[in-house]
Amino acid sequence: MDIDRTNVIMSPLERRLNTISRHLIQGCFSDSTSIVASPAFYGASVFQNVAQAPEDPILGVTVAFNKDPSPLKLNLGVGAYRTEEGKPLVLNVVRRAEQLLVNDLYRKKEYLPITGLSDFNKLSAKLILGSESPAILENRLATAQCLSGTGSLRVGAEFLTKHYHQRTIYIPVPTWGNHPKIFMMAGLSVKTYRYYDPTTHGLNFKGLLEDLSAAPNGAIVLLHACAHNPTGVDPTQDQWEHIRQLIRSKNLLPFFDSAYQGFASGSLDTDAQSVRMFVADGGDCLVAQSYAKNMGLYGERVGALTIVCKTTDVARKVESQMKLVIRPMYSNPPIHGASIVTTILKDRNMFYEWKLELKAMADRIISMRRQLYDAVSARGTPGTWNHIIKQIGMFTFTGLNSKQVSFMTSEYHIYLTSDGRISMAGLSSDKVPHLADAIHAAVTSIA
Ligand code: PGU
Repeated sequence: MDIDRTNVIMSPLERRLNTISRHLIQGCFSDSTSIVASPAFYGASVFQNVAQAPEDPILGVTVAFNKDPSPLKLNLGVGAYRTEEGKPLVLNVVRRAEQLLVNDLYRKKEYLPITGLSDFNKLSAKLILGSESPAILENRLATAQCLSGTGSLRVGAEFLTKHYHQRTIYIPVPTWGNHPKIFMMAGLSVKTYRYYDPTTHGLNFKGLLEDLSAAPNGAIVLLHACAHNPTGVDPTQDQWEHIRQLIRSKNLLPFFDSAYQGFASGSLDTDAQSVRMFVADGGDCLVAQSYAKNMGLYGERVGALTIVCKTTDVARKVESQMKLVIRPMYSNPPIHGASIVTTILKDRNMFYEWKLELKAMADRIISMRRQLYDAVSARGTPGTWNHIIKQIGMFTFTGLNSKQVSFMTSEYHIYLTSDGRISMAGLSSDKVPHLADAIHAAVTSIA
């Protein structure tokens, strides 16, 4: 065993480390094995200059939460549904589907095709576009099973970078923090359009129309299909119609992100209206779907990308190119999550059971909004708070600033993203007073 650096002058610390490593190595090779450390063993790592990256602004909140030993702690950061008992929920219908899959001894674990399970793709397109959708009836769409919403957005973005003449995508301000990164990494150039008005806690419709009017012809526009994240503010039907007309008149390309179908209103069809309105006019569009929230399949990573085209012929070519995008990224998607979704969507009873469970989740969130609003009002917290009830979907965009958020975390062990977004799905009745106390204290003690 020879790991001494005989010809090198070592500092006391280095000497100590050297002795420790010698003991460790001798411990590992306590037989007669002798190793000679190569010079590379002592040199600096080739990754020496890699900088420490910050935690993700959303997922990092959970990392900090997990480290907090306080029994009072409450995680309202990540958009993940919790029960009234504060526990993660696996839907009954999902358990039932999994049981069926496990009991089916004919099921295999072979590779899926590059675009995934074909039944899953058909059922997913039907779910978002509606069974009577002209795009489905005319067979002018291409769908690929992808890795949840994020993967679907990324595959769509990579496809656009390769095959679309305009490389600029407009995203709303604010938006889900991962959007700009997904699009930039795929090679698109990211610009923004106004969306939220902090003074009204509502939509800046005028700003939105002005910015999209000024966008160059053909630019891609990212639209949240429903339950806009982080604001919980969606356009009305009339406003959507205005947006549609503007987008079509300028030949902008709509790219929908549908991560919350069923979570905004409790109805899958109502929450798909914006997408269906665009598809009904016969124009092109992209839709990224996620089953993370509405089926509670977060970690299964199951979603779909659908590209709606104007003709069948174009759709088939688009599909062939989608495969070329996917193959070098991850070859083909995983089988389990998509099989659960397919089992549920193709069985009338299970589909019905899912809708009931989904509605129950949406209703619990709505009731949390009412309870939090009542609790904040009862404390006479300065400011207007009716946006807690008016906003929809998983999140309330409270208007609390980053200092107030830090205060709530350090003093009350309540974790939320620094932009003041609260995941209402993480709240339960027994925690409402604690949260309302924290909001009241933050607002009254920090400007
Ligand atoms: N699109 C939007 C608008 C989202 O809010 C999310 C998830 C996704 C796509 C991606 O979801 P998938 O899990 O890939 O299907 N946003 C949540 C979850 C945490 C995160 O940031 O990924 C959130 O808390 O904002």
